Amino acid sequence: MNQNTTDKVKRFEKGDCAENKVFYQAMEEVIYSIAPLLESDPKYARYAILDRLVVPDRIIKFKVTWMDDSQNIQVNTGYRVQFNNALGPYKGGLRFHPSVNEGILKFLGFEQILKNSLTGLPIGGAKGGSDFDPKGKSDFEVMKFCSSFMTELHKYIGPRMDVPAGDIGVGAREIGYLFGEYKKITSTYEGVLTGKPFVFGGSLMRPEATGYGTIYFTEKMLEIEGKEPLEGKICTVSGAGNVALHAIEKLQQIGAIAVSCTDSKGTIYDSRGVDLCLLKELKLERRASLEEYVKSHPEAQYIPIEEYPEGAHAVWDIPCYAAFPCATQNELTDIDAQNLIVNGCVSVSEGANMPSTPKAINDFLSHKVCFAPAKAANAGGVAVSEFEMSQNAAMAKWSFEEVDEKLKITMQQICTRVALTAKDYGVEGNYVDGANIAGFKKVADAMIAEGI
Ligand code: NDP
Ligand code: 2IT
Repeated sequence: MNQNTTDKVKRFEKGDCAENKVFYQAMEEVIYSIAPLLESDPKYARYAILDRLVVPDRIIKFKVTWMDDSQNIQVNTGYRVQFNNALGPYKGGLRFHPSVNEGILKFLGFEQILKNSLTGLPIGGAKGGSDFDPKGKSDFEVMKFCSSFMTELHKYIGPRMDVPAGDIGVGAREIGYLFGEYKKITSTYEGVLTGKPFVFGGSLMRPEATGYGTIYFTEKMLEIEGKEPLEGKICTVSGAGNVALHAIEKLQQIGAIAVSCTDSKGTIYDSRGVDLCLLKELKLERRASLEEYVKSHPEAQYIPIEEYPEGAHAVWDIPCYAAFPCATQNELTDIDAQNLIVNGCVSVSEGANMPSTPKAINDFLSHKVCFAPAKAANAGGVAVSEFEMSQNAAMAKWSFEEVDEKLKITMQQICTRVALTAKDYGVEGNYVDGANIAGFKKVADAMIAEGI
C-alpha cells in the first residue's frame, strides 16, 4: 500500500481511545479503498475532503432520566451524531442497546454518509441512540424512556434538518412513542421520523425494506458475476430481528432455502428451512429467545453461543451457497470466513452494518467469493425511509407494489453502479472498493461545490 495512504490512516488514528476502534475500522477501509481516486484527482486533497469527512459536523450528547415501573429513577445517555449533510438532511437510525457509545455511533454515522450517497437520494448521514436496553422492559417503561429521550432530541431534528429512524432495539413501537412525544412538544404533525407505523404516516414496506433490499442486491450481483441465482439454493442468515426476518422472507419467496437464524444467545439450524411464522411469533410478538424454537421443532438444532469455540460462530459453519450476516458488527470473523470458503460458499451479502471483520473481507475477496458490503447491500432500508419522507412531504400514500418496485430498481442501480465503478478504477469484482469510491465521490463533489 502506498506510503501516503498508510500515513493518512495513522494520522487519523493518533492518540484516541478504545471506544473508537470500530470507527477506525470503518474509516480505514474507506481510506484504503479511495486511494486510487485521491491519487488520480488532486482536488480532493486540495479541498481537504478526507480530513473534513471523518469529523462529524456535531455530536449531541444528553442525559435521559425516566421512572421505571417500580418507581425507581433510571439514568441513561442519549446521542445524535450529525455527521455530514452535503447531500441532504441528516438521515440515519437510532440504536437502543447497552453497548451503545460515541465510537459505535460514529462508525455507524460515517458508514451512513456513503450508504445514503449510494442510494442516489438527497439524504446526508447521521446516527444516534442510547445505552438504554429495551429488552425486558414493559411497554410503559419503553414509552417513558422514549418520551424523555425526545424531550432533548427534538431540539436538533426536523423534516429538513435531521430525520432519525430505527436500528437495533428501535422498531415501530419505539418510533411511535418518539413521534408521539415530538408531536406533543412541537404541536406539529410532520415527517420527522421514518419507520412510523402505517396508520400515522409510515410507508408500506419500510419494515421489509432492508431485508428485501439485501436479497435484490444479491440477485443482481450474482447475475453480473455470472453465478447461479439463489433459487433452490441453501442460504444461511444470522440475526432474528427486522433485517434477518425479512431477508429470510424474501429468500423463501424466491424459492431459496434459508436454514438458519441467530440471536445474542444462540443459533438455530433447521435443515428443511426455518419456520418463519414461528420465528415472527417468537421475536415480534413474544420477544422470546430462539431456544423456544426447538420446542415446536425438535428436529431442528439449537446451538448456544457458549458451545462454540471463541472467535467462531456456529451459523457460519453450516454449508451454504450464500450467506447473509444480518445481526451486528464484527459477527463474522476470519475463522468464520475460512469455514464458509472451505464449505464452498459463493456469495456473502451484509444485511447488518459492518458484520464482517477486515480479515474476513480480505479472505472473501482473495478467494473470489462475491462479497456485497453493507453500505451497498443494506441501503434498501434507508432508501425506503427517504420514500417515506417524500410521501409525508406530499401528504401521499404509495401502494406496497409501487414501493417494492422502486426499492428493487434502487438496489439494482446501486449494484450496477458499484460494479462499474470497481471496473473503472481497475478493481473489477471488488464491490468494497466500488461502493466506497462511488459513495465518497458524490459526497466529496458536493462538499467542494458547497465551499468550506
Ligand atoms: P433488531 O434489533 O431488529 O435485531 C437485531 C438482531 O440481532 C436480534 O435478533 C439480536 O438478538 C441479534 N443480535 C444482536 N447482537 C447479536 C450478537 N452479538 N450476536 C448474534 N446476534 C445478535 O435490529 P435490526 O434487524 O434492525 O438490525 C440488525 C443489523 O442491521 C444492525 O447491524 C443494523 O445496524 C443493521 N441495519 C438495520 C436497518 C434497519 O432498517 N433496521 C437498516 C440497515 C442496517 P437478540 O434478539 O437476542 O437481541
Ligand atoms: O443503518 C441503516 O441504514 C438504518 N438503520 C436505517 C436508517 C434510516 O434512516 O432508515
